[in-house]
Amino acid sequence: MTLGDVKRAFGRGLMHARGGAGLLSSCVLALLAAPTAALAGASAAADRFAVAPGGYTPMKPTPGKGMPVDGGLTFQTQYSPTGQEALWMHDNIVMWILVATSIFVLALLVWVILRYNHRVNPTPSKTSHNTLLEVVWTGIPILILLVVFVPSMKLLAHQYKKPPANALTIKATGNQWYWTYSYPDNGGFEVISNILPDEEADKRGEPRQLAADNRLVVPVGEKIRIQTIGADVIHSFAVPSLWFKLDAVPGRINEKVLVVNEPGVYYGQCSELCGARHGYMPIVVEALPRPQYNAWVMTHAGAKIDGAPEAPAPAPAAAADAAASAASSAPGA
Ligand SMILES: [Cu+2]
Repeated sequence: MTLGDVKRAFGRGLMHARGGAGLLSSCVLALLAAPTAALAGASAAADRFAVAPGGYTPMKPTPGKGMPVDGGLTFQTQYSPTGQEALWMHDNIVMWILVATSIFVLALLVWVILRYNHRVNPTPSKTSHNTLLEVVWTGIPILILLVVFVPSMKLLAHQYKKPPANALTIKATGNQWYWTYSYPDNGGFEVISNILPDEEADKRGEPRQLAADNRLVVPVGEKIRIQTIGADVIHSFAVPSLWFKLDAVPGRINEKVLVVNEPGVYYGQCSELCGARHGYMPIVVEALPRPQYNAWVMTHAGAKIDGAPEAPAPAPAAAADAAASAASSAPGA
């Protein structure tokens, strides 16, 4: 049993105890629960079923985080592993090669214009073919492309890696002109997400035309299987600060892993021209620690914590406990 097991067990003890029992009983529960968890070897899995005692309150966005900023020039700060990898490649490899190549070509053009124009150079040379020069101007671009190719292919492979079998699945459906998010692993409830009017967004301290009434809430730090589909025409599910863009095509399910590194609110938009109100179907991803995410899940009718078939044996009991305690405290649950 590790220190982590004890801490987790203690956390569970507190969870059980919040119906009104005191600290003493939570300590007793923690002591009882710790060896059980260690025996089962399922503490990490059990974390997946913890429910935050405080219930769910929508997270306030951090100004400038997960959203565009005034006068912003380059990409938004990235909050997913593939986003960080991609931004690193852009900032450290591609951008330098691009700038150097542009300056080099511009310098060559300026040199040709100044040195070999009709006035300065009235009798042009008739030289053709220079083997060394031709080998160099073929070889160097090939080397440059190889330098870009290797990290680029790695990044592509990382972006389309399959999610683990027990990853949480969330399905995003693009509709003219709003998003619906369904949670098959959490009892199958569906969230309808519409744009907030400007005044309402302002009141809530959210960016104008990017805020939505209901968010796509996800657990932080986990591989999540995001599936997209279009209900009518092609839409595209895109969140720039998470480096996530996946088309939502009618009659076809697309799938990609989403990992959000830290809790926060991240804004995106439909990114496929889909009709008159294409510009008014924003996407808001709210990433919460597992216990808070579970608390959010339990605010929906018919919700369950995690229906993944790979869930370990002790899990359903923990889920039932959590559900019962959430139901007893969450108003309207
Ligand atoms: Cu759309």
